[in-house]
Amino acid sequence: MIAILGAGAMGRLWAASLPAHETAFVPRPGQTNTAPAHFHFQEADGHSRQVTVSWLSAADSPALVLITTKAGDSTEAVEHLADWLPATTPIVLFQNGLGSQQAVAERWPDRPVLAATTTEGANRPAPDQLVHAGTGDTWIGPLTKPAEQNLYGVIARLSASGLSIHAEQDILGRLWQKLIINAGINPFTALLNCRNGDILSADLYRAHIDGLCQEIAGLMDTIGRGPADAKDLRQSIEAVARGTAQNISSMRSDVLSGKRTEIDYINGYIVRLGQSLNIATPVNRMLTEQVQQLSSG
Ligand code: KPL
Repeated sequence: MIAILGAGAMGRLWAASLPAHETAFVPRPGQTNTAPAHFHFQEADGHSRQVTVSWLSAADSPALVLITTKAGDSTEAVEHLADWLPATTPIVLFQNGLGSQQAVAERWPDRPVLAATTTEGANRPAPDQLVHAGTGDTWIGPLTKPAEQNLYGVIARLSASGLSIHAEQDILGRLWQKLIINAGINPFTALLNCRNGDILSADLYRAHIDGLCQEIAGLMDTIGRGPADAKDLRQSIEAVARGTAQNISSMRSDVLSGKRTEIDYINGYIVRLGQSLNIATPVNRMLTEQVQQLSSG
């Protein structure tokens, strides 16, 4: 049994893709309605089917736990599990950005904690609908020492989903690559209220993208993740913005639906890292503050 904490688009994608009856959602503390969750799943090839997922009960002992909450909720989610989950059960974190994964790994260094990053595209046009909008790849790697021996077992189990999964020893490196892309696209789409491709011709983007890339490259060099070249970073950001030109980014989608964004774990993470190293990150700070105002206002 694979337990999934976070029944949003990503949690549902794993639940729908893994063999039927192999998964269960973990109820939130205080959740009273534990009637099975039913939703309509539109697969990437256009086929549709109904999916039913039950909720984990106290008698279940999961072999693996996937945390598919938002970045800001993951520590609390693991805290909720840590009271009853055997210390040897692997926990895989699927959060965007950086900062939340390290917080969990530092808090539970003796548990097998892994992180994942994915390019699978899934969205929920309605609460009872899940669309697998585009197939992608998922990389998983260990964050804590005990997770090192679990990596291949976790990958074998999740491969039953039919999704494309790879082992990545340097998972933080891969999370950094994704962070660069999200830092360079997401806040602009949220502030400009536009699709990913439309940022490229916008004055706000053109005025700040080089400064943003210089700040990130400087930090990467300082922490030993370089050498990073600001021009290369800009090129990778723009390749993804063109490749996903019609997408509504996750951050814009959060703002449009009144949800808390993950800005604190994307550009906000860069600002905090800069502060801890005494490196100024004015562009990332400005974007973080402006998006924070947008989603709280
Ligand atoms: O990951 C994304 C997101 O929206 O969070 C990108 C790559 C920007 C695609 O929309």
